[in-house]
Amino acid sequence: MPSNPGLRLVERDASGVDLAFRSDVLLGLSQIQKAVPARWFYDDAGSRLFEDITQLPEYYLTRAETEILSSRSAEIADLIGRGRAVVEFGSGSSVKTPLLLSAIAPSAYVPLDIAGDFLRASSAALAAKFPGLPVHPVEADFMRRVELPGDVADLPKLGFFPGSTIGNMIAGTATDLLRSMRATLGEGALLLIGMDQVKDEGVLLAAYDDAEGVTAQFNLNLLARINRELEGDIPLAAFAHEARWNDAFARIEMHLVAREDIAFSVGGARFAMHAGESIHTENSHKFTKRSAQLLLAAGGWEPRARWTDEARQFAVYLAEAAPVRSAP
Ligand code: AVJ
Repeated sequence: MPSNPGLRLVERDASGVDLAFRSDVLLGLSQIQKAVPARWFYDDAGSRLFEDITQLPEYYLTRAETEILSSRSAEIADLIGRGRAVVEFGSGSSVKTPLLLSAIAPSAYVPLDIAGDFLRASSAALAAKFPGLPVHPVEADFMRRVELPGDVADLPKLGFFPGSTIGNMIAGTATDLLRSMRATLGEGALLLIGMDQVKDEGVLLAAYDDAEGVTAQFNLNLLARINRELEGDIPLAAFAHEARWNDAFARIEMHLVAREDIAFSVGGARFAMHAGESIHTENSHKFTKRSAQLLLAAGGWEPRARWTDEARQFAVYLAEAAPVRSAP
């Protein structure tokens, strides 16, 4: 079945500006510690740069998770069962998604993503690989409950959230997202979710500051996107990419550090930064077995199984929507 063109749920003004992007950037740049949410990395160029990151020797996450999904596929499929509609939060990778879909014989595939063009391209590629599988791409911000297409409303659901993307969120936001997923997927749903593990600091820092400088380009692309979409004049050359380990929060942070005193404008507003000040662009939280299970439980999901790769760098969890209850 051909993929449908997707529902468009992103709000834009008359000149095509994404309103949520503009307000996130203007608010974020007005704070004492300037910050822009990491989800805005993924325009078409950013999505492509991220695909390049997954090929880097230092970036172990994708390889480790792919190893789990392929070497443990029989066990994973056994616990999931056949005939579920797979709802992927994010438009899917060309490697992990096919691995999962060929293991479990799903009834439909529904990728949700805010980057519409990338979503439609990857959905078409996937539909071509799985003739007969209904594919229903939805362009949406999945931080809120998403109305799924009518065709899949009555099917049992499996949410798929690989890549440790949940690690981009601080605990409160991650909890809200897990609860939104539960609302989107409904009673009886399962969730297969990847969560990167706490490990040696040097290994973590290298994964987010690779020798080839691809991660630096990925980080700086956010400024290019702001300039292009929000009428900005941020001088990209005045910023340096930096990865930091924040031990108190068990997370890698990415920053764009001003190399000199600078001033610039975005969407008609003026901003100034001193040399050494940064724009905080990403958190990538790392989990232990306990912190992962606690987060899932807080989000309304009961862990059912946990798999790690051979080197124990990464973990994949299968969790079940917790029944609504009022007593311990
Ligand atoms: C896609 C969010 C999992 O945090 O590792 C990669 C994004 N940032 N390199 C991550 C990312 C820098 C990635 N996630």
